[in-house]
Amino acid sequence: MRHQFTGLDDFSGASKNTAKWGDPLIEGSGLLSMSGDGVVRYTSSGGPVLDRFMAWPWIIGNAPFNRNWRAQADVNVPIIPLPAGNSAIGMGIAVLNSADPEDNFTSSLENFRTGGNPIQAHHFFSSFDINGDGEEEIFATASGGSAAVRLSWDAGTQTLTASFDADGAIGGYVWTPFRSVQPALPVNWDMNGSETFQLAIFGYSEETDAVLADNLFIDNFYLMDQSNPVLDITRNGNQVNLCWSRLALGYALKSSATLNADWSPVPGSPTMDGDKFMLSLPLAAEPPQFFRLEK
Ligand SMILES: [Ca+2]
Ligand SMILES: [Ca+2]
Ligand SMILES: [Ca+2]
Repeated sequence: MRHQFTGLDDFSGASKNTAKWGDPLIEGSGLLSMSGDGVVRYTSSGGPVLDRFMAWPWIIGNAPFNRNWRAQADVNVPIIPLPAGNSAIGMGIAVLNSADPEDNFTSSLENFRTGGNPIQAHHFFSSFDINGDGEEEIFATASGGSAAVRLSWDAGTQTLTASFDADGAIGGYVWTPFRSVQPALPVNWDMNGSETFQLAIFGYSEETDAVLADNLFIDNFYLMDQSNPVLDITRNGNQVNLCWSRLALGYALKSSATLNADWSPVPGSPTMDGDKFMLSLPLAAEPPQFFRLEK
């Protein structure tokens, strides 16, 4: 059986799904929490301190070294008043060497303020740690406080890449890579083909705090591999039910009366059933209909 590691979480439950997310990694009063309204929020308390942080590790399974995969999430980091000096808040996703969590790589959206500069701004931020030592931090300009971030692994070139979509789900996901690293190199994480990657979501604050009303959140985490989605078609009385994985981001359900004609979008909105989309259609007598998922 194939090693199971893919999945998604839209955080629609009342609290953390402990089948998907493990014991948190914590620094100080950093806290990720759910209030039953569909997102995971970051808060911290106690006044300005250099670093506060919480991460939830994805425990469905570790991502393999020998297959392509990608993880993404929507992030919301509003402008909240930051104190003068170097201060920041952010949300993102991380990948860790599962043999050594001090080897990690991130893609996040941050609101920051530097020195006495009264101007706050957003940027995308990628850190790369080797044995707990941070390498150069890389930034990319962000247009606002609502975006999506991604980490992807190309097993062929053994490259991890951090990307962003500056307007998130709006207009579909279109990714801009802004940093790539090669964890297999001995000078980096010295990983080999039998080792695996651990994914995580996280929030953090530096020299500032965030409260729930600040609405710093992460949502719609997906961990996908490169396999093609499967369309299941079952008959239910005089209906047909079409089901496919919600991990098939960017795919649309199309139909045609013949296999070599133009395929047109199937009208109607699928409902969500756990990790699946489902669309029920009336069973038509004629003409026959073919269905497929198309990207
Ligand atoms: Ca949600
Ligand atoms: Ca290491
Ligand atoms: Ca977009």
